[in-house]
Amino acid sequence: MIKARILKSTGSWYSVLTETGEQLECRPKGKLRLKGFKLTNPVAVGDWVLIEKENDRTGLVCEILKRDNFIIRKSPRNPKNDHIIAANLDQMLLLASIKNPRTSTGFIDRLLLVAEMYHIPSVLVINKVDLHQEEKVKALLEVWQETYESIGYPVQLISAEQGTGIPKIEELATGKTSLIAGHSGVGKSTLINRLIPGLDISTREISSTHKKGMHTTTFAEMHPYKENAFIIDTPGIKELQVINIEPAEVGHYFIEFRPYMTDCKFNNCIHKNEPGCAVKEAWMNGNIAESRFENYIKILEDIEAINYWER
Ligand SMILES: Nc1nc2c(ncn2[C@@H]2O[C@H](COP(=O)(O)OP(=O)(O)OP(=O)(O)O)[C@@H](O)[C@H]2O)c(=O)[nH]1
Ligand SMILES: [Mg+2]
Ligand SMILES: [Zn+2]
Repeated sequence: MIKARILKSTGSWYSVLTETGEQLECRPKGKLRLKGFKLTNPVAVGDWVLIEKENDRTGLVCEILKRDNFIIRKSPRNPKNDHIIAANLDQMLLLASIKNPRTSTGFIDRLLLVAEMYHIPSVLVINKVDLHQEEKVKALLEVWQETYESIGYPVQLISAEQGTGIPKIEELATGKTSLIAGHSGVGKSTLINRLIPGLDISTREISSTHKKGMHTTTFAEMHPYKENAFIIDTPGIKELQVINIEPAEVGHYFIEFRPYMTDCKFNNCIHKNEPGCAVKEAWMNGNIAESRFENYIKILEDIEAINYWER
């Protein structure tokens, strides 16, 4: 059997790249599943698998190898099932934009939380800086930079369209498997086209009336990038519901809360209404960003509500 990696899954067929550099279209051999998951997609982009070759073009996927990590969400189509966005990731490049469309910090903080849950390092990449003429926008950019850099998340400013800041992204992507995640229309596919000349994946004009993207990419797809590196393009995520987490765990994944948490009066403090909460105190003293604490409370309350209804 040959070791290969899943580049793309379109339901019944998987495009794989073998260790020897061949690209094949594969079908599953029998029922594939990894224990302990109820998934809409048993085989995910980025998975390592063992295949049997049928001929020069096709093969059979026989086995999924254990994942180092993965990012999972509720299936947008079937809420009873989970959907693995991608597996075996070295980092997430969280692509956001302040203009056309504006990414909310709530969305950024949810994605960062999910990446932390699965131990995937994140870089915040702010695209479309060529559109930043207004003072208001520039001021907001500064706030974002300050907020995320002070926590420890690197922030990169780019214009995928004009090429600004791209060398830094090339450097970050070298030798790694990078997931590009973000809202529809922030420029994920444009960035990948910029990094991999000749690839030419489709991107779309933003509708000028709504200033919102139209979901141009519909399947996650992993693109080989230089030697031993891969870049995963994903369909735009609209809303991200955080799953597989208890309310008491949320604070652990807001990494700047960690130094304060040990000083909370109660060791099961969820930093909401408890007396003697050191996290809340840090927020009131300006040591935790306003937006981060607000988003924390929103996410926490969402999770509490979901857990309540599902019990
Ligand atoms: N001004 C400006 N426009 C950009 C930039 N990068 C991308 N765009 C435009 O933004 C629009 C959406 O880009 P896409 O690359 O399709 O966005 P996407 O994130 O892949 O969207 P989905 O596939 O729907 O998730 C296109 O019209 C791009 O030309 C940029 O740096 N500056
Ligand atoms: Mg796209
Ligand atoms: Zn607390």
